[in-house]
Parts: sequence; C-alpha cells; structure tokens
Amino acid sequence: MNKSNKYTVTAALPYANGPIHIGHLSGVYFPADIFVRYLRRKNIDVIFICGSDEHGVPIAMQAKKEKKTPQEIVNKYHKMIKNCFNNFGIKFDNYSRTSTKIHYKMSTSFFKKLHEKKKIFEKISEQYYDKKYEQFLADRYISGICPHCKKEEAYGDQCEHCGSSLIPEELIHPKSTISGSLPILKKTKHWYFPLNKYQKFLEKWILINHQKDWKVNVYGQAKSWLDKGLKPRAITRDLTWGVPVPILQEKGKVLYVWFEAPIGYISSTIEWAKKKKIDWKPYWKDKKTKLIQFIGKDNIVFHCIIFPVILKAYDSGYILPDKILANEFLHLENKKISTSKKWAVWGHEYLEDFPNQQDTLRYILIANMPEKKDNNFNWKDFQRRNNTELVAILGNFVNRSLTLVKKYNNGIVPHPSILSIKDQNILNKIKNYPEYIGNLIESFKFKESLACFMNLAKVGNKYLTEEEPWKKKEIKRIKTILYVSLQIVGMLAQLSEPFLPYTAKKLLNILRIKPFFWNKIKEKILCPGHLLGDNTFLFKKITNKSIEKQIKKLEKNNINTKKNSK
Ligand code: B3M
Ligand code: ZN
Repeated sequence: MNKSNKYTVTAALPYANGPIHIGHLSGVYFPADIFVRYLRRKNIDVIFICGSDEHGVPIAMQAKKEKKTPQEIVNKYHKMIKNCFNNFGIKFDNYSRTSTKIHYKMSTSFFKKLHEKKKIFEKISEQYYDKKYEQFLADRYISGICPHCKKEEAYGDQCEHCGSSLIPEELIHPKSTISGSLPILKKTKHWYFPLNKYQKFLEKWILINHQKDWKVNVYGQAKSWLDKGLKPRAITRDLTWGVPVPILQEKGKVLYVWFEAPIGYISSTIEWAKKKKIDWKPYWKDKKTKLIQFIGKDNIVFHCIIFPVILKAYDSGYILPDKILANEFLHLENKKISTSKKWAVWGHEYLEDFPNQQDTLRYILIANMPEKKDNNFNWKDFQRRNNTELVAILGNFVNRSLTLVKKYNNGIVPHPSILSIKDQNILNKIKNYPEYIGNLIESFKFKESLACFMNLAKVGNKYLTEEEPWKKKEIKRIKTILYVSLQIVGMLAQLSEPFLPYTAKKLLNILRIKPFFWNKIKEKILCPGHLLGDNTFLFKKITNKSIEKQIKKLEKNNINTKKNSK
C-alpha cells in the first residue's frame, strides 16, 4: 500500500425503508469500517462514504404498509439508520441521503449528458400495468414464478430465492403485488442504457484485469452476466417517487433507482468536500486513487456492470472500482433473516438490551462473517463467544496483568531483569502482529485478522497462566513477567481499534497511551516507569436470562407474523 495514494471507500447505501439489522452489519458495514479504521491508522488519506438510498419501489411499498407518505418513511428510517451506524462506531466521513439537492443535481446531470451525447436511447414498449391502481408495475410491484428456480414470489427485478436478476417480462404467471390482480399490458416510453455496447470493455476490465484479484463470488456473478451477453436496460420508471426524468415536462417518470443511487456515492463525497472546503475530484478522478466498494451480495451486478459503464459512458475521468467486496448471507438461528417476517436482530434494539456492548456484537459478527459461504448467528453462540473469548481470554488477561502490576509495582510499568528465552521469544513474536493483522486486513480477510488478534490475547493469557508470577518468590522475576505481559497488553491496545473500537479506547485510556500509527507500533509499547491509569473491566458476562429473553422475543415475533399472514 503506497501512502501517497488516496482511498475512496464506499459502503452500499441502505434503503431507508427499515432499520439496520445484523445481516447488514456483518455483510457490509463492519467489514468496511474495519478496513477504513485500519487505513486511517496507517495515516492513509481515506474517505469513507455512505448515505441513505431514499428512492425506489421498496420505499414506496413500505410507505403503503405503514400508511405514511414516502417522505415520512425516508425521514424516519434515515434518522434511525444514521443513529444506528453512529452507535456502533461505524465512522463514515459522510453519511448523506439521496434526497439532497446535490444528489438531484448530480444524477440528473448524468442523465442529461448521456442523453445529449446519445449514449442512451428511448423506446416505447408494452409493460405490465395494474388497472385498478392505474399504475405500471416495475420491480417489486410485480411478482410471479421465477423462470430460473421456479419458486413463487420472485419480484420483477430479482428472485430472492436464487438471487437471479429479472425483468418483469421474464416472470411466469405475473401478478400485481399492490392489488394481487392479473396485470394488463400497456404502452409506455422509457430510456435505455445499451449495456451490450460495453460488453467488450467490461470483458477486458473484469475478465482480464480482475480475474485474480476480485473475490470469487463477485467475479463469478459478473462473469455469468457477461457470459449470458448484456442487453439494453431501462434506466427510467413510471413512478411518482424518485428523481424526475430531467428532460420531461410531465410528471410520473423518474430515474431508475439503480441508475441514480450509485451516483449517490459521488454526491455524498461532494457534500463532504463542500463542508471541508476541499476539492472532491481527486477522490473520484485521480488515477492513483483506489475506489473500494463494500456491498451486499444482491448488489453485485449493479456495482460490477451497470455503475462502471455509466461512469465510463459519462466520460469525464471517473475512476472505476479497484475492488468490489461482497459477503454471502448471514442467517439467524439457521433461518434466513427477513425484515418482513421480523426474523432479525436490529441494531437499535440490540443496543437497548445490551447497552455499551457494541464491541461484543462487532466481535461476534466479525468472527462469524459470511466471507466465503453463508454463516449463522445464534444467541447461544453469541453468549458463548462473549463469555469464553472476550471475557475469559481478552478481558481476563488484561485484567489480571493490570491487577498484578498494581499489586506488585504500584501500577507502574516495571523494569525487566534478565529475560528468559521464553520471554524473549514472546517479545520477538508479538512485534510481528501489526504486520500479520495488517496484511490480512489488506487482503480483506477480516475473520482471519480478528482470529490473529485474538491469538495474541491467547498468547498473553497462556504466558501469564504458565508463568504464575503470583507464586514467584523473587520480586525481580515477578516484575519481568509483568513487563512482558504488559507489552502484550499494550500491543492489544494498539491493534484492537479496527475490530473493537470502544474497547480500544478504554484500553488506551487505562494504559494512558496514545494510538500509534500502524506502521509505528513497536514491540516496546509501554516503557518502564510509565504510570498506568485505573483498571476497569473491558467486557461483561452475558447471562442465560438475557439470552433466553432474546430467543423468546424472536419466537414471539415469528408467531405473530405467522398469525398475521394467515
Ligand atoms: N439500496 C440496496 C440495498 O439496500 C441498495 C444499495 C444501493 S447502493 C448504491 O440492498
Ligand atoms: Zn429464482
């Protein structure tokens, strides 16, 4: 990683149609936050960009469900989502929303320029229409049998069962999701982006340039799209909620949310740069800048195929993503997470029940991150990992070390005497951890990087248990052991931030040290003679009672939603 290069890191813009749950956190936002926190600690010029996606059918549908206006819905959830990220320590440089003026300006300027330069074309076609509601049925307004997996209730844009991207015409036995009735066909005019014209360009960029350095799931999906051959795709919709198509006088046509939302990354950057009074362009147009995008698995084609060619067609020097990272799905108690079925753990509710235990959830979700395959979250495992790993290993080691230093050396880092071979080995070994962990984070192996961090805590815990300083007669030896232990504690304090930012802060405070730049973390973190601060517990045990409460809550939600759907 070259220090002079800038990084623009984006995280998928969540739809402002519901609160954030553990699936979002483990799939997109925690990995992105680890990566960015690490880059910041490397003193790299990085911006972390996100915002709420406030348009599209999902918003309009939620509004109908809650009997509110779409505007009320996005206001409500934008606030909730923003708070949730904030409360979990996900530190964006800018968290915007796609209803801002600047976003309207940016997204319409993209459309206008593509239109002027004839990079898009218009076409009249017959599309499904709900006669009762007098509405065209795009995307999630229409459902039917998936032509690929044959499961029912596939949407007009995607089958949630097999993940295929669809267009309404492909659905078998389509029906309106608003009225349940059979749709009729009606003529309408739309603008299309000729993806097919960019087939060659994408093949070179993805299949040749990125075959090796993109994640298998991302590369695989992009390749399968290219293998099937790209077709023109509509970039407008007959809807009233969204960014109006700029070249039209009449109302009722808006930009397709997947055309406009990714431009939101740029709008959010501009908003940030304005506040900072700096130039946004180097973050999007400097060839040396790396654009890294963290997204959900169901957003892959939009980020690998559609957004890049829109940037390319717009032709004003935008960089293309260097990496697009998507995880697989996280399940909850072995069942698919579902907001509508209330089968989820929501971030804000978690914090009500486990206040100040953000890092516990961060830890468990990173440790179970579905990096290569789907993974599962269950409450018993959550409790077990908290109690046997965070409390019993990391917390216990730190606490024992500090208590002993208080007892034997008044809370002052002792001077070591003669180091045993084991002591030396440990001191030598720990100085490699910043690099080990750093390399894993740079390769987007977040689970492994956390395991490596925990391994360091295990090394410390084992050392202290084996050396048993409390049983030693010679104070010199006791102090030497405590010196070595404290170096491990110091290293843990320096390295914990990307994963456990709240714990890192506590630990640095207890030790009365500042965070070092990652490359400057040396083996001697705590110098002899340094006075440590007051010890506090880092983690709390999680009781059976609190876990049973969570399990009951899930079951109750589940029963209620089953009843309601009957
Ligand atoms: N809002 C999809 C989602 O929340 C979508 C991502 C947009 S990224 C530009 O799953
Ligand atoms: Zn399917």
